[in-house]
Amino acid sequence: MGRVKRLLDHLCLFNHHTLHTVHSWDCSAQHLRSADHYRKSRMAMISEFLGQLTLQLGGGEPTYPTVVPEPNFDPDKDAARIETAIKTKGVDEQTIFDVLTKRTYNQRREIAFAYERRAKKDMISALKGALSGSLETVILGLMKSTAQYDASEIKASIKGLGTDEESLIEILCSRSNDELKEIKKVYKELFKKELEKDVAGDTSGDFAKLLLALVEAKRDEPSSVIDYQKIDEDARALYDAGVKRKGTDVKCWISIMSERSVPHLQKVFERYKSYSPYDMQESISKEVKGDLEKSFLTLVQCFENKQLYFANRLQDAMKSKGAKEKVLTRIIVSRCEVDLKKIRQEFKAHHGKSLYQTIAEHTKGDYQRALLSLCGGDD
Ligand SMILES: [Ca+2]
Repeated sequence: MGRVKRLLDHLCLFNHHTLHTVHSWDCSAQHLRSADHYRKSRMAMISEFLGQLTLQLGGGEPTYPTVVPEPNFDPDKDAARIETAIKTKGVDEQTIFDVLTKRTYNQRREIAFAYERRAKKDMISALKGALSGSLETVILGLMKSTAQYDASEIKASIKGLGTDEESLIEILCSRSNDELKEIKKVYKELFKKELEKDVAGDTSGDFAKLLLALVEAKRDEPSSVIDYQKIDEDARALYDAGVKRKGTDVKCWISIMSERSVPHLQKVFERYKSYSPYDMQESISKEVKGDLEKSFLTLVQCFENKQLYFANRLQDAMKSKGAKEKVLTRIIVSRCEVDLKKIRQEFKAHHGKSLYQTIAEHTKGDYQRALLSLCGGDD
């Protein structure tokens, strides 16, 4: 899937004949703007169209982005603004994040091409030199595709001595099958190593087995046919393997939770309650501990409501003075073109205050302003 998208990206950038072809397909797309507007913003529309194409071909979940294509996109103009901002004495950070937080990844990449053409140097290196601290982390994160960013976060969480299990769990237990497949491919391209090998090298026991089963990405695609018998069998198997017996048959839990489709599992957990006195999350906490418990809980929370899971992670990252910047940055950067808008809704609904206001209270400076821009508005 990623390969198709990249191929189309290339065509989109370098082949104007193809642009017209894609244009004519896109005329039937739902979000078509006026023809006049379209001509001005053709590249932006192509990016948006490619996003929709990814979803359609990937059979993936709908998206709720806060960062959408800038309709009057002019990569040369943006590149010029960034070049001036970098050259300004003391660096004009505001202009840099004003531009980059209001463009999609595809647009940022076009800006980087345009920048390289005019400044004769790499924009990412120039940004690294010009920015620092938390703002630099956000901006460099935005210069990666979502899969590249996830792959880099995984790499960062396992490199060196010790492992950042919390980050590893967040990423591997929350990403969809399609996302995981793309992450695996990108991981190999970036680091010349198999993701499976690196994960296996840094984790152990049942925790490793669960993560490796997820990385295999062999979850069923959602089916239009509801298999009530299978739902009942799986619910019963989860109960028999856990609460009903002494000890836990973790292998059984892993296979059901890593191979079944999400809609199927949602029904399994409902059915589960007719066998077990405890719901699935309570059962997990009774049966297993440590990283394995955290992983299973993350999985079940994401199956039930992924955006609520992220809203809760954000709340947790900002519950005391200051913020766990690593978690905050990662969720905002990795979800802004995926489902941050829906995460915002869940945040407001469950935590009383808007995500925007919460970020405003727990962060400061340019970092704060960049995050608020990505957040895309108050609720
Ligand atoms: Ca048990």
